[in-house]
Amino acid sequence: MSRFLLRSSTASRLVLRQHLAAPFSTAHALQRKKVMFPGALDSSYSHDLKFVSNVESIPTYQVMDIDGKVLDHAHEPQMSRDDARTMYKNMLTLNAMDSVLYEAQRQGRISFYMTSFGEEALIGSAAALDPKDQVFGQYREAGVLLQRGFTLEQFMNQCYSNEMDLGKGRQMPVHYGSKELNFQTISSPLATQIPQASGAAYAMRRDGSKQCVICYFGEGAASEGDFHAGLNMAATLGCPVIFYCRNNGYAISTPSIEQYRGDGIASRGIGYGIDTIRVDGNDIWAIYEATKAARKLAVEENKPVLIEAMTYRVSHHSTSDDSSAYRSKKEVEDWSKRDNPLARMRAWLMNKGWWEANEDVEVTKAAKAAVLKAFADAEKLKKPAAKEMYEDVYDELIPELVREKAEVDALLKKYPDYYQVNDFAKSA
Ligand SMILES: Cc1ncc(C[n+]2csc(CCOP(=O)(O)OP(=O)(O)O)c2C)c(N)n1
Ligand SMILES: [Mg+2]
Repeated sequence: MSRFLLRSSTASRLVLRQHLAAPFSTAHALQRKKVMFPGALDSSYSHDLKFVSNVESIPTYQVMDIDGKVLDHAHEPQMSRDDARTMYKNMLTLNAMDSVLYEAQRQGRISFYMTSFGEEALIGSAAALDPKDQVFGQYREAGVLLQRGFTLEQFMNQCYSNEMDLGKGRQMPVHYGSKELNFQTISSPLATQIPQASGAAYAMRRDGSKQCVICYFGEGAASEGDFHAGLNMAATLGCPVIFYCRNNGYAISTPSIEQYRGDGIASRGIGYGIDTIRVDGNDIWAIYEATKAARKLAVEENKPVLIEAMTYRVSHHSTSDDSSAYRSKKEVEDWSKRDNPLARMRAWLMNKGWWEANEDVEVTKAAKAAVLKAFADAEKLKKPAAKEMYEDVYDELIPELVREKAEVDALLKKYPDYYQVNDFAKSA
């Protein structure tokens, strides 16, 4: 566990307890070298009037370099040929899906979309988890769902809000959720998932389930109050939760450098007494190894862990954004060429002799065809029935909604063409 920055509060807490139990004398206290106030357990007295502003920057854990070469053979990823190939195929499929759905939004066929270009190595974190671990995402974690087995049909049905959408058409596109895959539904207000993740992890601890929670969020979301509430709660209650910060350099148009002044998000984990690691977020194996070690700490020791994964958002923020308004094309091109998570994984696979040079073309072609088929099928399906608007919230509909539903039903019956009722599944 030496790669994690560990806290030493348990020992300090014991010392404090003994100290508080002992009879107090002023002379005795003044001779002490360490501060024994209950709010700071490991501090030495100092006679320098000095404000602490910066400490050494937290290092970035890396397994392979940008040419896919493992730097320390002790950290050679323990992954079978088939599993490693599946991870890379999922990265390629994610790219193919993003390209098709981004274009579909541009053609007005779906209302909104967000891509993961540049952040495909996130898939490494999903590969390190148990399928029963609960995932709380932000919105740019489609790769995690792919790795867990969410099908292309399920992605398309959600983006089309059709009658097969697991969310019954009640959410914007990309707000996926799957009870079967233990993936909590995405919600738009930033950082709300963070205290929820701590709460879910606390419930797991109480159940003794030996599972953990992983909670993804961006560095921009970490400016929300919910981030601080969620981390402090997890630290003080000992919740088995992995906080995974995707630091991709931007929160829409705000660059990270303007978002905070400290040493990234990782320094905040230490501030909360949470075991913390910063990783190269374009190195799928660094992510995999760090998440696996974090999971062990969470499950075996009931500890929260913070992973800050440094990466770069190659895509626009969403289809509602044009990033050329606030960053140069050259900056984006340089990143995609210099440090590309796909190229690094591909080079690693080729170094192992597990991938042929021409396979990318074939896999991408097959993935695109599968995406287009799922897309065409989803487009043909009807929208969810109007009655779905009233279900799954109240056990029994409240009188206001009973009245409203009767009014809506009457209007749909009276003006079927105006409301295009044939495009919707039947309510009966
Ligand atoms: C509470 C709240 N404030 C503002 C927004 C608008 N908003 C949506 S995404 C976003 C940027 C988030 O950036 P980051 O967390 O870094 O994630 P990234 O998009 O980079 O993956 C903002 C400000 C929101 N959805 N919720
Ligand atoms: Mg960001």
